[in-house]
Amino acid sequence: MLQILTPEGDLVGEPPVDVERTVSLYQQMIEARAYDRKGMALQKQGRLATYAPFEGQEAAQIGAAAPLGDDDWVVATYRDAALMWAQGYPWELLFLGRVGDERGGSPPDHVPVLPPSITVGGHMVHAVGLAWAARLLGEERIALTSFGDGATSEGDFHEAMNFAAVFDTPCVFLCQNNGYAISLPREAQTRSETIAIKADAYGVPGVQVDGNDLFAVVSAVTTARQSALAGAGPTLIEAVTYRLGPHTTADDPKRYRPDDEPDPWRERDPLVRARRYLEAADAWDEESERAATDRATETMDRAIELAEATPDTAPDHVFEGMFAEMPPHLRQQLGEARR
Ligand SMILES: Cc1ncc(C[n+]2csc(CCOP(=O)(O)OP(=O)(O)O)c2C)c(N)n1
Repeated sequence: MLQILTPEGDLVGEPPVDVERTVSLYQQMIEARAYDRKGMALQKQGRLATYAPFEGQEAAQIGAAAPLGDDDWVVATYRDAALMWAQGYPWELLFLGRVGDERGGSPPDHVPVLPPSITVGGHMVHAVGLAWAARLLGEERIALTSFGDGATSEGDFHEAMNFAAVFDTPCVFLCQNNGYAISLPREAQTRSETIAIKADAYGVPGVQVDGNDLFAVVSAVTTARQSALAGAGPTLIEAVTYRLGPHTTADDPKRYRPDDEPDPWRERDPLVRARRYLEAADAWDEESERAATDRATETMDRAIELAEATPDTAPDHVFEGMFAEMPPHLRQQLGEARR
């Protein structure tokens, strides 16, 4: 398993980015955690629908977005808000989607991010299609698709991996192995020794990285992206991490894992280790931490304000999202809804 930064914040390899860039990525992780905690709090206040937290997975997501070009596609899941935001999806739209407004699923035109997939695994094939199209058009862009360990048991994973490999599509498959698919532990998910080893069956590189190590993730995605752009096809990256919170706010992890199971993973917190590294490099201190946390809180307050100030959607809207031209059966249903 590739590791560059230990939980203690010590380097055991070559950092893929300089200190200045690390500060900026650490600030992004702080912002991501602020969003996540706000999401949990707002759901408990009844202001958001079900929320799927990603606490503990910030390095996997911010680290995966860091090496991407502005045009690279991100095709991700309900748990990937940080990854989507880091590629341009505004926080207020991510909140809006959670408020239950479909318009939260429509990013601004210039943002190359698909709406989050709730269907486990279904989006991987879309990513391969986008990557294939980019290749046919001769565009310098890749598609990065993110999914969980459970998603690798879906048929879509096989179809996406096989097609991507056979057609050398410029794709990066990022599995955030967070230990569970709802209540099902990773060990019961597959007999494969690792998720990364599944790449062998498709004839593509598979790498396992410490998913709580920002540098390891950045490094693996950088290499995979370069390889994809060079025409060498896809890479499967398994980022080993842990879901510190529940599957969603509708889940009670006490029913399937010991209360103290997350404790050792808190010691491996991706933010703590990046902070330790930056403090040792004299690039971060208590004051910078407070300032960044305050900024992040303000950003989230503003984002939810914007989402909640969005005027209610018209009933027409739910019929309009799927087709360029509304087919007759939907037009009929729209008429009934209006009546
Ligand atoms: C096709 C499909 N089957 C089942 C579900 C219900 N479901 C939602 S999340 C989830 C677990 C997914 O686990 P994993 O892929 O490991 O991702 P994680 O939630 O841990 O990020 C399941 C089974 C779904 N949304 N879609």
